[in-house]
Amino acid sequence: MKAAIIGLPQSGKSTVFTAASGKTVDPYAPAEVQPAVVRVPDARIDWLTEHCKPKKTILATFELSDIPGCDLSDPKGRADWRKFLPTVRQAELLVVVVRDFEDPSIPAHKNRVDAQCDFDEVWSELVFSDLEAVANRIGKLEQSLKKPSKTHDAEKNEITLLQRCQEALESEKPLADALQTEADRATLSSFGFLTEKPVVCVRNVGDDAATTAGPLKAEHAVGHVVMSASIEADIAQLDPADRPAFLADLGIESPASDRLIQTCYEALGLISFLTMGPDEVRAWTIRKGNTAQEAAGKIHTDLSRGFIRAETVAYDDLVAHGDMKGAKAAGKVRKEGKTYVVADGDIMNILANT
Ligand SMILES: Nc1nc2c(ncn2[C@@H]2O[C@H](COP(=O)(O)OP(=O)(O)O)[C@@H](O)[C@H]2O)c(=O)[nH]1
Ligand SMILES: [Mg+2]
Repeated sequence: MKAAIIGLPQSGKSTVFTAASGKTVDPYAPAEVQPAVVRVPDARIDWLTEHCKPKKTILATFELSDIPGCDLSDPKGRADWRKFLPTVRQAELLVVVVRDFEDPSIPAHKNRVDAQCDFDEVWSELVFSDLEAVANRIGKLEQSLKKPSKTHDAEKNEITLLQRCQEALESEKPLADALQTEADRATLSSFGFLTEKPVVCVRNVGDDAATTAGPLKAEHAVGHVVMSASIEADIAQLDPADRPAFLADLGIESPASDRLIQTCYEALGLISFLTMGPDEVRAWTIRKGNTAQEAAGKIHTDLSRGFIRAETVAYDDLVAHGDMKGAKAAGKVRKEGKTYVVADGDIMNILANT
């Protein structure tokens, strides 16, 4: 589960990266991909920790990489983008940061601050990068068709599919729309096409507009977050004990970076089930639609293999009844079998033959 932050130079990508991960990036270091593990804030885990007083608490995580900004209007920027492209292709989610803050001391891309234009420019680059990859692949397959081989049928099918992709991209449509069946997606999955990935758009506004600006017009984005990245990066680097006072000063309830992380988690198609006990309270990451047996396998393969049942209570039910005893008395603790589809926030105790 990986997400990559992309965007034009000086848009605030590294600052957003710091805001989400707490990890700083040296602006003078040579441009390279910076990875970090991002912890997913979860109020349910906070409540369970408060009530169970466990020895340790573990949040769900995913990997986030900061991809250096490349000015694609110049050849050096284009070469850099090519260098970083394999990492971007491996990501399952793209976080596009666009600049919407004025600061004369920080030169803006093309000397303009126009968030909408910048988003559209980044989107066009994603489309263009995919078009190039599609055209290359078609070229290779056509070469291969000239030689005798047993794989001609599969190659012809792939060309037909790629031509459909080419048409979609030429009208600036994402491949997420063009690849309609699971089989189509599987055929092309190894290419990591950029416009097939969900996009979260971060509008990086000046300090004064953090609570007033709306989302950009970005129909291909599945999530939108407005934030002032520099304030958010400051918050992320504060001692947790000092955060509430700082937030109160700013008049905000929770950091926008929390919302960004949660938006990314959701856009990745991820949900959490929870476990609790005196040793540990923990959020476990699964995909939407996973079964209880698959969830058990996240904890340990033995729990999946020997799965008997999962004692399950929805977080809201547990809170409504105060504790496990209350939830049990109210009939809210269910015995779920292997094929039960786990819901976000289910608290589970897996029983298995191990
Ligand atoms: N005023 C202001 N400056 C910002 C904001 N976000 C980033 N910056 C500054 O803009 C410059 C470029 O930011 P950086 O995160 O390095 O951009 P990147 O090139 O996209 O990684 C840095 O000096 C940041 O401190 C913001 O929200 N407001
Ligand atoms: Mg940077």
